[in-house]
Amino acid sequence: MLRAQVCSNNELSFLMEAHDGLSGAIAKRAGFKGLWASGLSIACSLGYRDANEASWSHVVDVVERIVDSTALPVLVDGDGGFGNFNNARLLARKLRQRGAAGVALEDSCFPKMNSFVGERHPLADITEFSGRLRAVKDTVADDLILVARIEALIGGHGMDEAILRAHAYADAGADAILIHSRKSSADEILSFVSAWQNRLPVVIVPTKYYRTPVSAYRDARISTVIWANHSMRAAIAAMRHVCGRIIAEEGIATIEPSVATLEDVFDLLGYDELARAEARYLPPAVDLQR
Ligand code: SPV
Ligand code: MG
Repeated sequence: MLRAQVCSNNELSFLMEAHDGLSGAIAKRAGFKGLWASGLSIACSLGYRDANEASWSHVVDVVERIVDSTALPVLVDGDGGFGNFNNARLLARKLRQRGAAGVALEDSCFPKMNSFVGERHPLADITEFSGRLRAVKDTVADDLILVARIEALIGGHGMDEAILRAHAYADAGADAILIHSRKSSADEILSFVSAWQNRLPVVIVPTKYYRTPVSAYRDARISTVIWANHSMRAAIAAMRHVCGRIIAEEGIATIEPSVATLEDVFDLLGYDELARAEARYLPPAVDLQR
């Protein structure tokens, strides 16, 4: 199902960020049909920086919770694969075991740094990174969608370098190309798409060029848009607000209407199913009064 979303030039798909089972469940309720397990957001929710401080095993554990709580296809941000070809293929194998639908690997060096921190990120050697992709493809074949993410524009290495890398990664077996940009307009992304001519489907992350309407991406026949970190950022804003109010007011009376009800919590996580299962599987309660 993720293959249909990420690997189609015909219809624009959207993946919503999730960083735990709850954010995944909320995205599903909102109507999203696929999720992005964001490295930035998962690290952030664990109190780590997006600099490979969270380990690959932290990530696969969180992915398992997202998959379990949603049953949606999940494209996992695999960073650079946590090392060389061997670490990358181990990560892919583990993600397959935990039920992920795809993995995106970026051509960064270990340890990576979030694309929006600092200016000139070093890129992995093109041949070495192609080997990482080939190793993943040889390991998981078509069980996981393999998205090759190009950081050339992020690192200021120019369009020619980005296109060169896209062709190399397609040759290495990628199913789709994720082209990332730090610009506040989509011009650079749209130039890439027109030079690339859809040899493979294109995935984008419009975090910085958020003002561009999605019709521009439909017109360019982009395959997938990732809303990469917005549940995590919404949670920060909401938690900061509520903590500030409670400490200032030394009470919770006034914030009650602005937080989710407990009924909402129970509903989101399907407590009603548990009550039905108890009625079916637990022996009837014994009346100790008799
Ligand atoms: C993430 O969500 O972790 C991403 C997208 O990789 S970005 O933070 O824009 O690099
Ligand atoms: Mg990331």
